[in-house]
Amino acid sequence: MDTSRENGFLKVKDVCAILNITPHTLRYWEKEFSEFLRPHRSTGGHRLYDDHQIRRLLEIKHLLKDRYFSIKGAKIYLQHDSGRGRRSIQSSPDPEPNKSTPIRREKQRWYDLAILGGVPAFEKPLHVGMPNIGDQDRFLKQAAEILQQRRLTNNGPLVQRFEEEIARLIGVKHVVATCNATVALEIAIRALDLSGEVIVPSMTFVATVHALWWQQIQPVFCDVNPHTYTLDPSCVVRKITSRTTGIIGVHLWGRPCAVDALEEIARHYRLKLLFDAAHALYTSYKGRLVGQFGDAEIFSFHATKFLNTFEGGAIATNDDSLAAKVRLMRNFGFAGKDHVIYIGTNGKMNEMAAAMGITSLESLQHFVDINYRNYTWYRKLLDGIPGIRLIPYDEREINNYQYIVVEVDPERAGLNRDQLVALLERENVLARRYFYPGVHRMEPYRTLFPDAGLQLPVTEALVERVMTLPTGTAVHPEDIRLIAQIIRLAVRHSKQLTVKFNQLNAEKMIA
Ligand code: T4K
Repeated sequence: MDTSRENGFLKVKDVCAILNITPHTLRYWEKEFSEFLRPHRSTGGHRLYDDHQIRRLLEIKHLLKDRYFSIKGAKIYLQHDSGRGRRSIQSSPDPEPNKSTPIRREKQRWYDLAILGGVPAFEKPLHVGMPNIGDQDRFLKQAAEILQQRRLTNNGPLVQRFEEEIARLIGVKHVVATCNATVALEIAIRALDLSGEVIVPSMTFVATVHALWWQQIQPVFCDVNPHTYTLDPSCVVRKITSRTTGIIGVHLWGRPCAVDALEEIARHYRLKLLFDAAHALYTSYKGRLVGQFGDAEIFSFHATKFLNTFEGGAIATNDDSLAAKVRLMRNFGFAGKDHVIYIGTNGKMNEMAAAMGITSLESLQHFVDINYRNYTWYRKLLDGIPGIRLIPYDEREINNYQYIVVEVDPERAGLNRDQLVALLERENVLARRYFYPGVHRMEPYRTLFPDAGLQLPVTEALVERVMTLPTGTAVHPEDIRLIAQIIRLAVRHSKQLTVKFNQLNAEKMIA
């Protein structure tokens, strides 16, 4: 195609020629997908497009051309649900040339659903938490160098570089990399001299709480705010006793805690404040990146996280003496050769993990872009399904968009969360109930604090209603379209499905 580029950009007429659409359609898509597509402007005010935007337009075209989707007004709707134009459908090919096209099967009628005996929509399981992987060649090159240098661990050069790069990224003085976030939490808790009681949400992964109890510190469960899903500061104040030494806030699903309020409480009551930021690398609170708050913040670089080092974690702090202490503790308390000055553990990150982290950091913006694209598709395609609400990100902040969390209102959806998870599992979509049933209902806490749930009404309601859907670089918009199609179909035919669910116990059906 003969196209003329202006400083690397394409003009409207060239874009329309490439996509074989009219300028009117282009403008319509830009309006409809404005959060996703923002053309540049020339000095004369003309719209200009770079390669990245062309790719996005191709994706939009690819999705909208599907016969079972059409645009009416500002809505995308499922044509087959209107009862017209039922035709057999074949999955359209993936635009990624090097990837073999996964087999996806359309679900046109409710009795096509796998739970009713239909063939699963996906041939292979689609997981929540499939790793984001950067440039494989660059990683393998670094891996070869590690082997050649024979420097595998113990604060090697790549670990130091990784720490510096993370510190620069989030704007914090010290980052101490560890073998995982659970050990990072344990080290930080000990280095901060926490003891007695520490206030913590139950709406979190069990590691946050285990890190306390592992050191005989009593977790005091506190409820979360129903809108932010993070520690409710007014509840925190009510939980403070003479034995309280600290607070651990969790930036759940990459949504930051009420940092200002918690810092104020910690200052007023002279408590230590730690944040479990396992989900929150590259997310901001009031424009400042997470990692800079409280006495310290803990990141996870586990395979399932936004940015991974296979397994890994880090402690971020602006406190020089705390940083020195956690460095000692990470390495058995060694201050020099044969010279131990403190109790410590083995919490070191190895060089291979750091190489993975450095490679992943090079692709950070790509990971955000893909996650944002996926979030946008979920938002569009789940919109208007009764009882299904995608928990939104605050778009005024920086987000990593790593968690697609959906709240199911059983009254309006006609199906409850567990039924939907079971139904999706049969389609090979392995949605997760993060963080069911709440840590207070897991052992040993369930036995230790049998009445904890009475004071956690928001947590108890939330753990029954939320599910996490697959996203990340391994998930294609076509996957999302099909997942949304299944959910829409299930909700639309919830009455018929309820008959089936009455025969089965959904809880037992979840693998
Ligand atoms: N604080 C919070 C708030 C956390 O969420 C976590 C960890 C921590 C602290 C502690 O961080 P680390 O010590 O782990 O650094 C997973 C992760 O193991 C855990 O890191 C994570 N949170 C938690 C939310 O999820 P599981 O038991 O759900 O993992 P699993 O094995 O079921 O993996 C989830 C899915 O991911 C699988 O269905 C398949 C997929 N997957 C997983 C791995 C490991 C892959 O596709 N490839 C992989 O390599 O806990």
